[in-house]
Amino acid sequence: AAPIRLRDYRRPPWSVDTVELDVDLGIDTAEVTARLVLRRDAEQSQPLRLDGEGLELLAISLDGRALDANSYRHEDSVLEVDGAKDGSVLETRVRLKPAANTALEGLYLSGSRETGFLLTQCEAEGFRHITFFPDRPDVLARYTVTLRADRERFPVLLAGGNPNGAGELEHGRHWARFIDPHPKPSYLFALVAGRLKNIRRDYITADGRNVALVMWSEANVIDRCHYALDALERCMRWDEKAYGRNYDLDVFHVVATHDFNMGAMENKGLNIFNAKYLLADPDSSTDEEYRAVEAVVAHEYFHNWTGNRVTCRDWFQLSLKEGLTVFREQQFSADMNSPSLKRIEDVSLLRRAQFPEDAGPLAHPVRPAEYREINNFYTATVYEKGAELVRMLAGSLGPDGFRRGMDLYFERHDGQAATIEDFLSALGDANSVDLMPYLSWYGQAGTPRLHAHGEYDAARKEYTLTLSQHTRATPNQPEKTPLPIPVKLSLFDHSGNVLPLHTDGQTPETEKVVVVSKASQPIVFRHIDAPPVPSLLRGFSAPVLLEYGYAPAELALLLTHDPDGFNRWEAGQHLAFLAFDSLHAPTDNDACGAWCDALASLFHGRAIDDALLADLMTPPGEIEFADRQTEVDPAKIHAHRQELQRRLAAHIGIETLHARYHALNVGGDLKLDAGNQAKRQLKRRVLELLALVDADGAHALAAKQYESATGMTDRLAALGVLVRQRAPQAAKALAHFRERYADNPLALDKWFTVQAQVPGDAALASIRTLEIDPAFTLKNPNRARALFGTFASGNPSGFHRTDGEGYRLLTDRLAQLDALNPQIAARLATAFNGWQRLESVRREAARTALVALAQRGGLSRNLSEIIGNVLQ
Ligand code: B3K
Ligand code: ZN
Repeated sequence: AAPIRLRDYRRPPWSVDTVELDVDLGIDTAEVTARLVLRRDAEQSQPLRLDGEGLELLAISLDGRALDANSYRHEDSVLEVDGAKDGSVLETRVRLKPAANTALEGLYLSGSRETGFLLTQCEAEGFRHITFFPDRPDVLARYTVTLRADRERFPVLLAGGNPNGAGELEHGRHWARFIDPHPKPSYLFALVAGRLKNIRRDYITADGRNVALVMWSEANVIDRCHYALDALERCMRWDEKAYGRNYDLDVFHVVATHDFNMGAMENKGLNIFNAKYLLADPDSSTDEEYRAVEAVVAHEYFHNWTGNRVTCRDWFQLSLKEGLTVFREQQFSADMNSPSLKRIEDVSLLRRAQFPEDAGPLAHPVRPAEYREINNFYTATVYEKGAELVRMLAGSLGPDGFRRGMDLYFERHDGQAATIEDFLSALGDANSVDLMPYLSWYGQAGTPRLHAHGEYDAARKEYTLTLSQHTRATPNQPEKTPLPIPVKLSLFDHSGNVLPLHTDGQTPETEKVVVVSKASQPIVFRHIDAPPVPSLLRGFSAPVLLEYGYAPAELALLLTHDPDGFNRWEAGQHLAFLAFDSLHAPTDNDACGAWCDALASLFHGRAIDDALLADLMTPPGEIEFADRQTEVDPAKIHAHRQELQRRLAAHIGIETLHARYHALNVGGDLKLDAGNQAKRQLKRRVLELLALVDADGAHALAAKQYESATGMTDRLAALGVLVRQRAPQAAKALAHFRERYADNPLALDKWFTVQAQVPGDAALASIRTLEIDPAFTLKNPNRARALFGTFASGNPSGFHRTDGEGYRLLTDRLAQLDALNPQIAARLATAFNGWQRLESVRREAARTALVALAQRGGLSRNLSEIIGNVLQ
């Protein structure tokens, strides 16, 4: 099939004003009756065509008259109906098979036939698996939904919107009705039915609405929903303050499921969450997972305005809601926790997940120009790079200007399906500036390289910094144009003092933003007494790759003296790259020595936050090192990265590490405050470093930590060290963990994950054993990701074997998985991104495996699009 293109967008010829859905629910079959009031676009004349997939059509009528077989055609995934007029009412009745739905899109069963519950997932195009409908986001309709089901099997019946009656029916059945007063696109429709428990809380919005906040889950985990409920209340308050946005229904339901293709879903009034991002308790969740729950709860809640009230005109505009909502979520998390730690986390995610995407065959713009399968475009580029673009816009307007712009955006587009242009216009108009130059960021793929070069003129006491940009070609985009790149910068002298910046006709500041919008731009700083050290791209002011020929000592200076935690980390990461390079090509400038010295003195100095110190002492990940090379040998990268850390550990010294470990290992009741989380994070880092210089000692400590841990953070950290290092104590701890969490699928996922992380050739045997474990199943996305996602995307030295067995194993499983759940198969297949830059032996092995998979035939649109793009 031909791709769908942005430039082909046309307004919908037919829309729907109101929808009445009657759903008769059962595990094996469900019947859906839909009554649509149609509206015809006066300027278009196409016949009525509705989307529908996998639906068995039982009855159809138009304006009250049953249609005979000549007046409609039902082919492939389209229903074409003759004779419809503006205002016509179309009624269809269809049959679905929830229990047979393994793709987890549309209406499906979570859990077992006996005890599980029914739920829906409609974004992006799942509603067409439920009823015939113009399933596109620019068709906004009012929904009335009536659910009917057996009361004993489905005591709880939920749909989006406000409750509007419920009652008994004959034969032990019951019904419940929901009306959503806000017009919404079909992708935000949801229903849930089954045996669920809840916890609830009353909430009064800033504008005075009483709202019932209700979290739902299966009975055995409802006690683990309290943290999420607290987080929900926090983010609702935050959105009222930060953006003046209030919640707009009488109820807000949130439901947890163990069977979900992604993190969570923002259905209007009825969010549905992967249990991984809703349940939290100290015994089974790590500190990181607590933060993730808070962030995802906020993300889905924030969608109520950025996504639901203002939605997307078409799926090309996906980043309009996703990039913006990720940005809002990042702001919220920064406010709740530490801004610099949050920025470090976000930037390292961008570099791990988005930069490689932008640098390989899957590169696409934040607003793609075409796609075959939209579910393949819920990517790090659309989400994380999209958030960086919003951050740049917000930065250029300042906090008050951005708020004014957002207010105007909501005012103009509430109740509409909008575009990226609408967003830029609203932000710009509210501030009388033209932000349209930023549109090119949305249309151009690839990470720009920002090259910086400094010249010092001692006679004139002038420092000239020349900033130039270049973006490499990406698939289908050979030519690139310069983009507006805001570069926030400061200058330091060689004692680490920040210098006042004198540029033309302005009062000196210590930090300045230069927007580089040409291919190359010089900027002159006056009254500079000696060659300065520039600190560039502060706060990561633009999503670019910075190229500046720092000397190790200059980076060490920034790492030690920059007052901003994020910039210190940046300097440390850059220095770690130099240190890594110096391992195989030792130079005079001992970068490794500089890195170790600077970190060791920060470690000894104790003037720095424990969590920041742990981040500083973590070099870039293996994927980031690979991203800078052309003949990638993942085994070598793993070995060199370990060697880098071993040198750091040796430099700090075994005694000192032991002492610090014990000082941090405070014991006692588990506390979740930031200080204690930071201690645990640093303790883990110290233990990992210790394991590189005193394996026996570290293993003994880890075994003890595993046994005495009062929470999952310490328990998993210890288990990770034992398993990844293949310590003699690992088997016992693994057996214990397995037993202890036999009934806790989220914790058991970690048991699979940690073993899939074993580096090097040992990983494969471990995967082969784990996949025949009775607890393993490809049918559960979390479990499949825990094992194969970790192996293929999170363990480069394990997956990229020279014999190609990793590739063969993965492609075999992808083919199996594709038959069950194409979205998950396609997602796992992105592990092959970057294969063209592997060294030749692995490259050939990867090519062979990929070609064999492509040639199997019968692959889903999801998987074939990814494999096709990866191979191009
Ligand atoms: N909007 C959903 C993602 C839907 C993915 C569809 N394949 C969750 C989120 O971004 O909040
Ligand atoms: Zn989202």
